[in-house]
Amino acid sequence: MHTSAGSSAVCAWQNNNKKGCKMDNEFKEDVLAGLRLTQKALSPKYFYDAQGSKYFDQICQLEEYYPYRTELSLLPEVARELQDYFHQQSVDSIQLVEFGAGSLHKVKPVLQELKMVKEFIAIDISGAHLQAASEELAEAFPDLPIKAAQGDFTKPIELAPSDATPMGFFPGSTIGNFDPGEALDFLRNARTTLGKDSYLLLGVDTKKDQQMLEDAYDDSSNVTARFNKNILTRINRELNGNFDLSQFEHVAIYNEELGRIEMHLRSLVDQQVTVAGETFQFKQGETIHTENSYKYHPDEFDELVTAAGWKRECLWLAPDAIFSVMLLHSKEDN
Ligand code: AVJ
Repeated sequence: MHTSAGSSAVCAWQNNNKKGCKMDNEFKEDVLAGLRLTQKALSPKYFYDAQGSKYFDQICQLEEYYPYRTELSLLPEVARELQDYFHQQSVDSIQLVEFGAGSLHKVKPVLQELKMVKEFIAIDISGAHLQAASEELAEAFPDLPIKAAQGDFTKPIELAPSDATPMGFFPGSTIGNFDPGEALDFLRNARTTLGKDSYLLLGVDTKKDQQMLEDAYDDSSNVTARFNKNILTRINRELNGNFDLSQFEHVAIYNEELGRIEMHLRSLVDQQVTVAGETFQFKQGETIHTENSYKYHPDEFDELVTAAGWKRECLWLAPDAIFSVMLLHSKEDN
C-alpha cells in the first residue's frame, strides 16, 4: 500500500501485523475474553475504526472537551521553547515519532516551529485514517520525509536507524488510557524504542473539578455517547454480533479514588447478546467498561517518569493547570 501525494511521498507500511489477519483475530480474541469477564470490559484501542476516528475528531471540536484545544493552544509556545532548548543542547536534527498519531493535528504546530525536525514517523492503529492524514500533512510540509505506520504502539516498535536525535511525541493524554502500571511500561518501552539520549514530548491531563471532567466525557450533543456505542457497531459488523444499541446507555463517571474518568456502556434491560457464535448474558444495569482516562498531578506523574528512567526537563501548564505538556530526556547513565 505505497502511495504518494504529488511530489511529496508518504511511505506507508504495516507494523507488527501481517496483512491484517493477526490483528483481526486479536480483535476477536480480545473482545470475547473481555465479554467473559465478571466486569465486562473492552479495550479503548478498538474505538478507532474509520467511523470511531471520525467521532473522535468530532469530540475534539466540542466545547466541553477541553483537553484538545487546551493542548493545541500550548503547543506553538512549547515548540518555540524546544527550538531554543535544543540549540543550547547542540541538537541540530530530530527524528520525530508520534504514537497514536490519529489525525495529525497536534504535530502541525510542532513542525511549524521546530525546524530541526528532519524526519517524521507517525504510528496509529487506524491505518486508512492515518494514511489520509499523512498525505494532507505532506502537502503542508513538502520537504519533510513522512512515514505512516499502521501499528499498535502498546507493543514494542522497531525504528529505522537515524543520525538525528529521536524525539517521541505522545500528545492528547492518550497515556491516560493506561493504568499507572501500564503507563510505566509504556514509558519504559518508549525509552527502549527511542534509545539513549532521546526525548519524549508528552501531553498529560490533570486532576481538576469533577464536573468539568465529567462534562468533557458526557457532552450535551451526545457525540461521546455515539463514540462509545460505536464499539458495539464495530463488533456487530466485524464479529457477527447482535448488540441492540438502543438497549445500552453511555455512562461517564469520575472515579476519584483511582483518579480516572471511566466510560461504560450500561445495559438498560436483562438481555443476551451473541458475538462470533458465543452468547453473553447482561443483567439490567450491568456495564461493559470501555475506557479509563487517568488524570495526574504533575508531581504524581513525575514519579512514573523517574521510575521509567526518564528525567523531566521542562513542564508547561495551561492556565488553571487544566492540562500539562512535558519534555522528558532519557538519562545517559542507564
Ligand atoms: C484519546 C484517550 C486521550 O481519554 O480523553 C475522549 C479519548 N474518550 N472522549 C481521552 C476520549 C472519550 C481520549 N484519549
